[in-house]
Amino acid sequence: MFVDEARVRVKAGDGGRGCISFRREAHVPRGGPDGGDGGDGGSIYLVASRSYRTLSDQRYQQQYRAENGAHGRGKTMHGRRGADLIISVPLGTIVEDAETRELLADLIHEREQVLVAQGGKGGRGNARFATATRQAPRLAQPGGEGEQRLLQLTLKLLADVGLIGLPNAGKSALLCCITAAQSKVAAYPFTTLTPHLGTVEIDPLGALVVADIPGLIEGAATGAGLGIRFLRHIERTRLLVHVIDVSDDARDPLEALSVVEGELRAFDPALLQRARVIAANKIDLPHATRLPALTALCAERAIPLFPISAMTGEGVEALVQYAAAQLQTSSRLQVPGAKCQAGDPAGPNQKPETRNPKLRSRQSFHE
Ligand SMILES: Nc1nc2c(ncn2[C@@H]2O[C@H](COP(=O)(O)OP(=O)(O)OP(=O)(O)O)[C@@H](O)[C@H]2O)c(=O)[nH]1
Ligand SMILES: [Mg+2]
Repeated sequence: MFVDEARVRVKAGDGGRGCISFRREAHVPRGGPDGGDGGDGGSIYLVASRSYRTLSDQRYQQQYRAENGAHGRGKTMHGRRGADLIISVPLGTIVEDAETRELLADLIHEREQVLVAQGGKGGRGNARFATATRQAPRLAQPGGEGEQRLLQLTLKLLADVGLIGLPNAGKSALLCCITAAQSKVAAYPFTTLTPHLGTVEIDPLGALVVADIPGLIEGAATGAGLGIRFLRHIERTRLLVHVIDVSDDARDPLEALSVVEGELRAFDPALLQRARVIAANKIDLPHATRLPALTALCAERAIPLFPISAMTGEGVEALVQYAAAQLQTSSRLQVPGAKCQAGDPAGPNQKPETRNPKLRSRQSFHE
């Protein structure tokens, strides 16, 4: 199941109590204070991982707790540290504090991590309070409380190119034509219910990630069809490919263009400023009356247009080359204001990987 939103409560471990104890041993009169310190509570980290595609684990497990620190003991024995808890989330997860709406992180790189709940400090034992004038202190500190938070997790897929258009325009057919993805293609509207990603290998540039999202219809902004919430998955793309069915039996392509533009505007007007190209699809079918009108309008508005057939592959290569050339000149977009470097992914703080694997979420995949 594809889940792109989740709300989880995290509670870091409490620190262990410091101990009050005195050394008692034969032939050692008044052995002095020997109460050890409590261990620190475990902290909770979110770590971005390529192995996860959705937030479905966080939909089912909504409470996370890290281990408490152990209490200090006599003979100045220090309590054990509580194990940290690592929660793996997919790349592209935005982490916010659900109560204050503070943006905590935008995790877009593999192994990037953020500390979301700091474990409590262990309390000091009475051995620490001995001074020259107070040689038998009967006091120790309690452990500090672990931080707790309600987190709002939102997944915004990381893709270079976003495919948009009315239902049945051929978006999934185009994705399947240019990538090895297996997005369902069928002759009825709303075949695609969740976003799908595919990768196009382009020599020598590397790979382009393409996102296919469910079709948009009039009034999607007010909830018609599948709504516009999936548009968040193309927010980070640098190029939008608007797929329009130009076959003679289809809806007027000029109308198709304006309906989708209207819904983009309703979601976020900035999307209309994004680099855009029209893929006039289904040219293998009769299209004599529809294509010329759309071509003229696009020329007038200076929007590049590529006549293609996702079915036969005609014209698709030119579209892909154009997309690759466009993307060479722009860099990937990140949520403004995100400070996701809470842990250096390649730095020395690699502890999370090894900590308490039992509590790590299970692996999950795209639908
Ligand atoms: N003849 C022809 N048929 C096409 C072409 N591209 C797509 N189709 C057909 O159009 C229908 C819809 O294609 P999809 O790729 O499922 O359309 P979609 O835009 O993903 O639709 P939703 O997922 O419902 O939004 C399918 O029956 C495809 O076989 C094309 O280039 N030529
Ligand atoms: Mg589809």
